[in-house]
Amino acid sequence: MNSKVALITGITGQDGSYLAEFLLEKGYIVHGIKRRASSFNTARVDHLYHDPHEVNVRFFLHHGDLTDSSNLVRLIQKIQPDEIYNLAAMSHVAVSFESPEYTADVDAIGPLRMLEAIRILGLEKKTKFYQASTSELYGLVQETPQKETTPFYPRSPYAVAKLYAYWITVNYREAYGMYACNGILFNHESPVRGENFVTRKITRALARFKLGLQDRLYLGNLDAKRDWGHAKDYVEMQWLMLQQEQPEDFVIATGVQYSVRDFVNEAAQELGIRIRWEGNGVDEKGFDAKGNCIVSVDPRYFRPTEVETLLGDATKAKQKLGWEPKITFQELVQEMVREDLKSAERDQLVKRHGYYTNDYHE
Ligand code: NDP
Ligand code: GDR
Repeated sequence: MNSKVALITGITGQDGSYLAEFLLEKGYIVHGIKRRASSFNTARVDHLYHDPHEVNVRFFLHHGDLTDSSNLVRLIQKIQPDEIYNLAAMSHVAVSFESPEYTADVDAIGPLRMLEAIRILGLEKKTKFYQASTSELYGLVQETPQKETTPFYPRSPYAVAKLYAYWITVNYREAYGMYACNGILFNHESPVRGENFVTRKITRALARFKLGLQDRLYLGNLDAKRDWGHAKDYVEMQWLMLQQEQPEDFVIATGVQYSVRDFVNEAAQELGIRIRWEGNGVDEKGFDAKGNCIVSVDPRYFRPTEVETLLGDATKAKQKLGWEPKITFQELVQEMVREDLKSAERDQLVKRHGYYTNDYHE
């Protein structure tokens, strides 16, 4: 079998794990870059791992880091990938205000290092490059809904770094004729979404409330609106973008928008629990709190500059890639809630037997 070879940076993250599964199903040989950490960080891809001594192994992990050029050059030289999916990033918008310089190093210069590695190795005509761009580029929105031609107005160190990455990808495509493209993806979630993004924070907390493991959830801006899709649908598009005749940039979105408050209500409905809103003018007077999960607004979670509303128009992807999201918002919330309920059940059992559970929630 003459399998295509893919290299995924950020393979241990949400999208990396779904994309690795997807490409392995398509018959690819998949290489991934993981960071060295003091504890295991491969939980999302452990089910794909095979002992390298087995025959016909098609999944490989390598130590590496987007801040280390020589490491990236050496890996790309060894792997000689047909396709590179650059998903690695410091991906948390709020954290980027705390670590702006590191964010720029990984999210802006990281993609430049990848593109330069391809060029240094003379792989411009062989290796296709996908850059994980983001709806955060639109920030303070200039047009609704947002499409490929909508002007950018980034509102965080994360988004500004991703703006550089977007344009350097376009520039290398134009300057060196590389097959390089940007997927401008709107928010996408799943049961393996990082626990400190708002959707997973909500489903995890409400599932734990349902089983008596916590009684309160602190959130920031409840009125922020997002266009939320499912990561599983979105990685298929990342692959499709690299299978075209010509490299182009595409917006990927559902075209439907909900607020953070809507997300809480949907998850609560799925679990059959009631919410009591509290704090920052959202108190409901005379409301009996007993048996209700308290959702409090904590200004700690407000961002210095917020992105209030995002709504995508994926018409171009629908027309040129034949792509449509298959999983609805309601199905997404349902799946996330069910998986978090299973984890909460495990925690409940462990706690009941007197063992320690990790109750940390951000
Ligand atoms: P995650 O935060 O789940 O995953 C990020 C990945 O990048 C992890 O594997 C992480 O490793 C890795 N990483 C972080 N820093 C480095 C570094 N210095 N060197 C090497 N690897 C590093 O993000 P998602 O899967 O949600 O997103 C994937 C990409 O898509 C990101 O670039 C994100 O910015 C972008 N994006 C995401 C959207 C979304 O809604 N999910 C929407 C639009 C764009 P580790 O596991 O060790 O932390
Ligand atoms: P976002 O996702 O910033 O859109 O970036 P996040 O889930 O962090 O926030 C979405 C909105 O919810 C508001 N919010 C809170 N957010 C968090 N994390 N925690 C809270 O307690 C909370 N309360 C309210 C936020 O202010 C925001 O408005 C994600 C990341 O995956 C990026 O990498 C990606 O580029 C974009 O989506 C598209």
